[in-house]
Amino acid sequence: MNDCIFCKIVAGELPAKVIHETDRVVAFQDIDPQAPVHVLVVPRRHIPTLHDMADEDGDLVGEIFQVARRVADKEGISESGYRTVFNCGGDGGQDVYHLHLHLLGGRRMAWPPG
Ligand code: DGP
Repeated sequence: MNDCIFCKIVAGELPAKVIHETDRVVAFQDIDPQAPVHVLVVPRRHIPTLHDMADEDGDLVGEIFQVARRVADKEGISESGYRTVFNCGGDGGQDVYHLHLHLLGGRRMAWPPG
């Protein structure tokens, strides 16, 4: 997608602090962190939302979570705990329409979310 910020980050056309990457997934720091650790885990392939994933993409979702676990280890929040969030669509609070998992940690999270 030509106008997608996260496609540009994946392609190296926009700067981002990359924490971890695999053949299919990239994890980088959020530009506007909402916690001491705030990393976005995205597929390299452009998929707009969670709801646009195909049935065959189940293993890709699994890989996104596996990368989130690795990042949690690297960032030192595995023991203290963390939150993972996929915002989906307008009411879900999604602003960037390239699928991404938020990994948040380093502070106590509130519930319910705002
Ligand atoms: P969401 O609201 O779920 O679509 O979250 C989008 C996140 O993307 C938000 O936390 C801020 C982050 N973000 C937006 N633009 C950029 C960017 O250019 N670089 C990085 N690293 N993060 C971005």
